Parts: sequence; structure tokens; C-alpha cells
Amino acid sequence: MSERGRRSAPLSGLQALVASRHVTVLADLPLIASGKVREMYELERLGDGQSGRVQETLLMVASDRISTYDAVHPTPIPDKGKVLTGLSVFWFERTAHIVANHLISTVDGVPEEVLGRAMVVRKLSMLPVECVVRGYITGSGWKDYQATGKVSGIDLPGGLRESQRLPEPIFTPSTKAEQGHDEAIDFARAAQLVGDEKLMQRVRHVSIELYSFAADHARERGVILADTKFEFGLDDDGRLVVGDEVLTPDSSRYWPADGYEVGHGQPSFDKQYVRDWAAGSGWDKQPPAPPIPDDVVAGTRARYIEAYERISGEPFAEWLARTGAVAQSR
Ligand code: PZK
Repeated sequence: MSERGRRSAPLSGLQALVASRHVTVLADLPLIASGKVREMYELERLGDGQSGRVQETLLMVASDRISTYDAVHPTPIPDKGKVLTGLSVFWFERTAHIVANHLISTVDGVPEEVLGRAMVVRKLSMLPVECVVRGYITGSGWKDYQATGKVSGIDLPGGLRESQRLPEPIFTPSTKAEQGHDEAIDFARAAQLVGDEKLMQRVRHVSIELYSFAADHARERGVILADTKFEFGLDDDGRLVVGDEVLTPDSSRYWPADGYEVGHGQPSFDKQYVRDWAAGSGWDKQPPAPPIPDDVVAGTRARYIEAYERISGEPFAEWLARTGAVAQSR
């Protein structure tokens, strides 16, 4: 087909998804879930060649898509998927003493076109709750506190101000909404949904340990980890395993420690350039999200890379080299 013919041919549904949403379609791999900014594919069963047991595996691929105000922009942020994957792996490797995780590899079994932004993971039986830990009072937690003095059924001290550090981190689970917003639930409701109170106590303990470990590490590097969300599952032996992505800017609120001030909302470490630009753009913050100008894309990409380098303590190029990935040129 001529170049012209290829351009003018009508797009198939799949091509339209790829072109308009920056979704990666990997040859032969069944797509089993597609979120706002990442995809999950099924991989071949892996045998360990020893025990005769097999492990079902998945490929989690992080895209360069970015969302603000719950809407995905049509403009990708180059390398965002690689930064998020690198950070998630950094934390998986450093928190394995707290709880097992689903990461198997970022190299073996990863298709070349997604190197650096994909993880081969163990398939788990996921628990039907989102495990949120908050060390600071902000976002929906701040809304709920102002209305009721509580978050997820936990009574908080009176007189807290927006963005204030809490006396200790709190576990504030929520439901997994297929569409729309997750709903805050109390611990008893989470235990009921999971069907095992003892397991839920372990999940709460592990969640707070993971948050505390990461928040201490981040604070030493000039970054505040305000809150974060984990997803857990059980492996084939019934053992608790943390899955999904962990402690990334998409699953967490990271704030620059520099300029932190109670009494108002804090700027996001990674998305603030986009939000500031959006505020002055006339966009009403309803979908569809507008395209992002080149200078805002470049500034935001630099912030993601800075987040990787501050938190991990190594150049982002090291992550690319370890995974055989290449940085995007723009
Ligand atoms: C699993 N999601 C969320 C949706 C994504 C991720 N280890 C696992 N085993 C079984 N299921 C999942 C996981 C993990 N992690 C996670 N859905 C299923 C999700 C869309 C895209 F990348």
C-alpha cells in the first residue's frame, strides 16, 4: 500500500485504540485488562523445571499516558512508563523483607518493544479492596475529616489543618470501583469483603510497614510521601503477596519537601506543571482532556526523571541500561 493509501485508510477499532490512546498492542499476547495508563497481558505458563509445578504469569505494561483530574490527556509524557516501572521495581527490591511481591523479571519474557516499562509478574488471586495508607491529611481524606472528623471510621484528633502530618500513618481501605471513584470503607467492611479478619489485620500491618519504610526513605531525599495505595493478592500457596505497581507517583502522592506548608493543598511532585498549565488554559477539567504543549511535556518529563533519581539515588540511564531499554528522544 502507498504511504498515502495507508494514511487515508479508515482505522480499525484496534488501530484507533492504539493511535488515539497510546495503547501498546503486543503481538500474540491476550490483553486481559486495560486501565487509564497501563495494560495487563497474559503470558505463557512458566515451569521451574524442578518441582514440576507451573506458575501462571502476566505482563504489566506501563504506558506514557498521563491523567489529571481523572481524565487522560491525548499527549504522552515520554519515558513516564519507564520511570514508573523503574520506581516500582526499586521499591519491590527494597521491601521484600516486609512482604513478598509479584515481580518475577523485567528482562526475561519481556517483549523488546516494551523493555524498561514492563514487568513479568506472578498471577495472584487479588483481594477485592484497595489498601490506602495516609501519613498526611489531604485529598478525599481531608474532605471526609472536615465532614465527620474521621477517615475510614478512624477518629482523628480535632483541629487538623489541610496537608498536616498525622500523629501516625493510618490504614484507610476503599472499594475497587470498576468505574468512577473508589469508596472509603472502614476496616470491618474491608475484612468482610475479604472474608478473613486475621488476613485483613496482616494486610493492614504490612501496608503501614511498607508506607513507613518508603516515607522515611523519601523524606531523607527531600520528598514527602503523603499517601499511597497497595493491592494485595494470595499466591498458589495462599501466601500474602503485594502486587500491582508500588509507591509510584501514579499510586501515591509525592510532594517536594521544599516548600511544604500546612493549611493548603500541596503541589504534586510530578503533575504540577500540567495542573498549573491546565488552570490557566480555560479547560473546565471535564473530559476530554486537552493536548499538553511541548514545554509542559518537557517540564513534566524532567520531573518524573528527577523523582526517579531522587528516590532511587541513581541516574535514570542506569535503569534504562539494566533493562536494555532506550530513552525516548523528545
Ligand atoms: C491484576 N489488575 C489491575 C488493571 C493493569 C493492572 N499479579 C496479579 N495477578 C492477577 N491479577 C492482577 C495482578 C496484578 N497486579 C491487577 N488487574 C488484575 C490492573 C489494568 C491494568 F496493569
